[in-house]
Amino acid sequence: MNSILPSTGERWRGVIHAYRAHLPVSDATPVVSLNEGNTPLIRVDNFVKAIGGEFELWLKFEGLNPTCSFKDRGMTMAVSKAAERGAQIVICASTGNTSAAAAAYAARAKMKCVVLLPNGKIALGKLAQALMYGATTIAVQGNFDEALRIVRELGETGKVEVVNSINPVRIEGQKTASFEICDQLGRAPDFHFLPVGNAGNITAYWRGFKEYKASGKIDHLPKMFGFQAAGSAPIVDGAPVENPNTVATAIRIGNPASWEGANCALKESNGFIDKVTDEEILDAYKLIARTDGIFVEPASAACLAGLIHCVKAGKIPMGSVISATMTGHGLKDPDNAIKTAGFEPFVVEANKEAVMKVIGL
Ligand code: AN7
Repeated sequence: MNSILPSTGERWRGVIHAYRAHLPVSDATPVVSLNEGNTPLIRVDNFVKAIGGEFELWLKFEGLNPTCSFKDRGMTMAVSKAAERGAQIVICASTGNTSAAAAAYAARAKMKCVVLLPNGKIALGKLAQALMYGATTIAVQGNFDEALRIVRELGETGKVEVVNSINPVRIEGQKTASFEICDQLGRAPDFHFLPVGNAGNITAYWRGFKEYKASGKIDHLPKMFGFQAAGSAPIVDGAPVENPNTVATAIRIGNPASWEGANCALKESNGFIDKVTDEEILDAYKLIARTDGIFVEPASAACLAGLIHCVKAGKIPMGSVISATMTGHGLKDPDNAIKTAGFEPFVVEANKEAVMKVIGL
């Protein structure tokens, strides 16, 4: 059940190839792909037991995409459509993952890529990616929301192609994750959990689930459960946050572009949105690594922290089938990992006895 192409042996060729019928592409679209998608859906019973739950939890490990986040699903669409229009320059504002994906797909499409990042507030691995893929990397002395405002203004000149999720084809690509979850589970989940920043992904997932239901592939829709970081929780608090702050820099966003889409997903699915503290995020981040060997970035762990809240509040009926998006890989953010692990390497002399002493033998 866990692979989408189990019996045919056909080679996986990315989300546009796999879900073409559901996407706004035609024969005239030059597909720019890095074979994104088909990420594993991993059942994590150890974690569920550790948090005192009695349900199935399946993690969609989007950190195993080509640039190590879910953004590749939207970016294959955005860059393919940009190529179809003959665009030369793609641009985005980013807390790090969108810029990594844009830079990689633009490189493959032989386009120039410009990324605007909040200076000093992006995880080290993401910065390394933008630089390595060769994007023109601009650190703006401001936050993500300010960088996105500049990108919108540049988009209006018509000289650059904006590949933020205000570009509607990004959402189209990202909805394929819902299709995969249903294909892998052989049904729809009862709940879907995910972290919320700019709110593109919750919008995309909800669209994906609805489309699969409309085409008869699933017989019910999940409830959408989203979680923001307490220091940047505009949707939960009901107002933009001027100076958002959180250890989960990926979701350090004060004025989400897809706010309406999130509201719609929450309302239509009878869902739920809440906020979690940085401490809760870091606890969940460490717990999922230690219980099930899954290393995600702090933003991804926000929805696991949210699940812990929900278990305590008795919101999850026994026997439920839950899926959750692990949006980015833990290696993106080595600084937070090393700080959160709680211990450092044991430095020893180069002999067997010294090592045995550390092991306690
Ligand atoms: C790991 O890369 O906004 O609610 O510029 O990188 O769809 O924004 C990243 C967002 C969750 C939130 N988890 O998703 C960017 C950016 C990770 C992320 C989110 C992001 P949205």
